[in-house]
Amino acid sequence: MQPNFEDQRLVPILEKVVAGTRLSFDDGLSLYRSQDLLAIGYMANIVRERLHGSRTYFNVNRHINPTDVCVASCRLCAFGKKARDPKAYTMSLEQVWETAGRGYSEAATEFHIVGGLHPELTVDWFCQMLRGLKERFPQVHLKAFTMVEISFLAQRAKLSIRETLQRLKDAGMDSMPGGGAEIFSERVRRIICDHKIDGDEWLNVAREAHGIGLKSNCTMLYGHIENDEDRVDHLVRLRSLQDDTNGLVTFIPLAFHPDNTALAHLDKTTGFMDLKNIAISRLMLDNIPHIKAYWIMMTPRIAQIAQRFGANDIDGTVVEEKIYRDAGSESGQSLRRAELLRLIRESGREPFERDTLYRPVERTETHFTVLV
Ligand code: V47
Repeated sequence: MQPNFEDQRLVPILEKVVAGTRLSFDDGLSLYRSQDLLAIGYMANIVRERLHGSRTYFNVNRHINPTDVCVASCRLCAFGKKARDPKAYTMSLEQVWETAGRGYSEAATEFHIVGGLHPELTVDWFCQMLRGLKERFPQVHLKAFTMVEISFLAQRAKLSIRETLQRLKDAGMDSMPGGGAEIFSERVRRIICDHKIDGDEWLNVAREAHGIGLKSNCTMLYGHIENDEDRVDHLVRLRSLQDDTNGLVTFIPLAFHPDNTALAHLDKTTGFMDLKNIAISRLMLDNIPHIKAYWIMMTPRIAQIAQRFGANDIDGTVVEEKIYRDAGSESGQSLRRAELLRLIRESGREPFERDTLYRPVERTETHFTVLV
């Protein structure tokens, strides 16, 4: 059946989508330049259902941010603080371990651990942190450190990226989250995060991580000063990395939240833009298995609709979230498992509890088993 697209310029892209042909840079631009969201979503849903049927994945996880002290001063960020700031915090190792156990009675399968670039915390400190978590929570997957944190730790310790990753992996790091990628365009990075590693270095650290057998996620921050070309360039660069390494598991488009940042004068993203980014990423990233609609970032309402626009994951219970809260998000910080199930079921999708690497999880309230 030939759907009646309002924007007829998208019909050649539909033909490629149906045939499973890779979309070009120019196709990406045409998608961003079209306002026919229903057509874009329709195509993304074809790919999503081809890959995952009716399943929507979620997990029971907990975020831990050991410190918000950060030597960088990225304009995009409301979370990082200077060490002298009276509101800044840095947990002791005991506090990290204690925080990990706090929250719901439902056993978490994943700790998502990221923080600021602290001038004094060393690779050894983080190795101790990971070992302590593994001792106390041996079953829990540790998804820890962005590419930016790894590069910073390596530089301070005068170790290679590979050696730094290897030490952390040996201490218990199981995989890596996708943060810090922002947008790879140098022109934009100079304005929104000029203290951060550049796009090539982000990709290089990810490549090294995949090279020693670590899987990772990836992200793109949109809705600030980037343009259509910057977004397509970002997606295409992630797609080429994946062609080489196959180490990327999930892509998470992240909507910029301007409150309390140095870019507070910018408008917030709209639901239209959020759904468009979900759908276009599903269409462009033909080699990355999962697209996550992170409910904290896009609200549970939009994350639910996104399950019909290309997303096949909604993230997890989270429990305590600071990065988006500090930037003005009103999504709240936690959802119970039952609430996630309801959101997913109501969108006509079948909830599927996963671990970090998308293996099925069976559970009671307090115990879980990862089925392999
Ligand atoms: O790296 C920071 C972004 C990221 C703001 O891998 C901001 O499963 C919007 O990466 N407005 C952290 N975004 C979040 C992240 C993430 C979240 C959920 C799951 C996974 C995963 C990864 O948030 C940062 C940065 O890119 N960020 N400040 C802001 N004001």
